[in-house]
Amino acid sequence: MAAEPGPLHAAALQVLRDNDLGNWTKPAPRLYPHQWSWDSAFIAIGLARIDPERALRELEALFAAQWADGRVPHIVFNPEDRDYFPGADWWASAETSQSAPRTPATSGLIQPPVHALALQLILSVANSRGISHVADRVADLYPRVMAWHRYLATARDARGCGLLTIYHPWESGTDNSPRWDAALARVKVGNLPKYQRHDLQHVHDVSERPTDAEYDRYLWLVELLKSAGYDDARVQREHPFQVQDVLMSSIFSAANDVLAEVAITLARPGSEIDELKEWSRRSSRAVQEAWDTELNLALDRDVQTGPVRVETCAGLAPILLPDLGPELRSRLVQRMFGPGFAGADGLAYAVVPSTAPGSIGFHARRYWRGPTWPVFNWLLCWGLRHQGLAREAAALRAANLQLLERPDACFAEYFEPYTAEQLGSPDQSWTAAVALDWL
Ligand code: 9WN
Repeated sequence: MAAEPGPLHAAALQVLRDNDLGNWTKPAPRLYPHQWSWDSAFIAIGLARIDPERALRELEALFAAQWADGRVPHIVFNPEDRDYFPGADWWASAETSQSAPRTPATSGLIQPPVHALALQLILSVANSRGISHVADRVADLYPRVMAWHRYLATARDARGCGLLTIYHPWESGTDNSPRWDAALARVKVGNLPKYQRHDLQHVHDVSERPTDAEYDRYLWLVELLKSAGYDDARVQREHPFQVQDVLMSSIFSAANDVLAEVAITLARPGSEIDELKEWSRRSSRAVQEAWDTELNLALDRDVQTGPVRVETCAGLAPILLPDLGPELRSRLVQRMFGPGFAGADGLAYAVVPSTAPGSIGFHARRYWRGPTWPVFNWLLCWGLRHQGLAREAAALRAANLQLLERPDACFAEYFEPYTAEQLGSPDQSWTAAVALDWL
């Protein structure tokens, strides 16, 4: 007999219910009032077994805002809420690009493509429970997900090298990571319109968020992308921030493999399945080539200056690759659970922090510079499980659940790694969603 869901399950579900706006879910009650791309994918994963129809609606709402060129915007704006900066006006997507939808308003950036993982889970739940109307809607959504992958494989990898290029730290999803410090430092901020941040009003301690100097650069990069009409070819000619992102590319490799399985289940043409498998292999190969034997991590590559030598959780992303060899697999496990990450001295729980303690750019409380993100740990668990490393996946899951079970954890956005203090926003949807999946 299956165990009854316990109080953590009920509390996690309540967070998602409270943040639910009908067809999509806010990432957090106040700090993030719009729909975010990869948050929605994780939310759909958390809901898939509980309510597959609602989980699918989350993805459908997001893909309804897909651009004509296939990109899925990182934010879809809620017209009823103005309490986020930069808002729809700053992005001016529809005014700037013919590819952007007239409505709803969206940003012009992307985020990592975890959506296929959610789509596959929903389809398998729908098929195993005989919910044919959901399976039919998955088939209807599939071409849009395929178009999204095609955009990434072509526009973001114009030379077909396997590594996807990002134009802004926000595209990585690990916004303030030391991964971006050097590239960001080179950005010369021009004549930036005056602006007021809203994020600082919604956290207890402003030092947990990026600095004003970083925000100036974030916003200036958006100005530059707008002046290039959000056009990939133009951006790649002139944009000062272009980095080949190993996390994005590893997720892409895994997502193509998973989408190929969805395509097989949906009896899609063989040529399409071959294409997905080729994109998966290409990215996998390139990420494995980005492995650095000194740091024992995969390194991003700045298009101007080469490998970015920092030690962050993104370097562990090859664990997601479908065709990883045994040697790299065992190095990754050692690195993940070793003294640089989950095995670091003094951690409150043996979970993977966002930056290796003591390494360049580490800070225990600052955004993506040291704290632990349960959602990122979920991704690593997914990878470990798919590598057949059930024991390691179970250990990481258990440590994360212990952290989330603390009475004051409140499904926080991120946690101080030594004290387990909750940081950022409480009641963060994707933290609740991964708890639901783990449970
Ligand atoms: C900018 C919503 C998003 C996440 C990102 C996270 C943070 C936004 C912000 O919040 O980014 O996109 O305002 O800081 O870094 O991964 O999707 O939860």
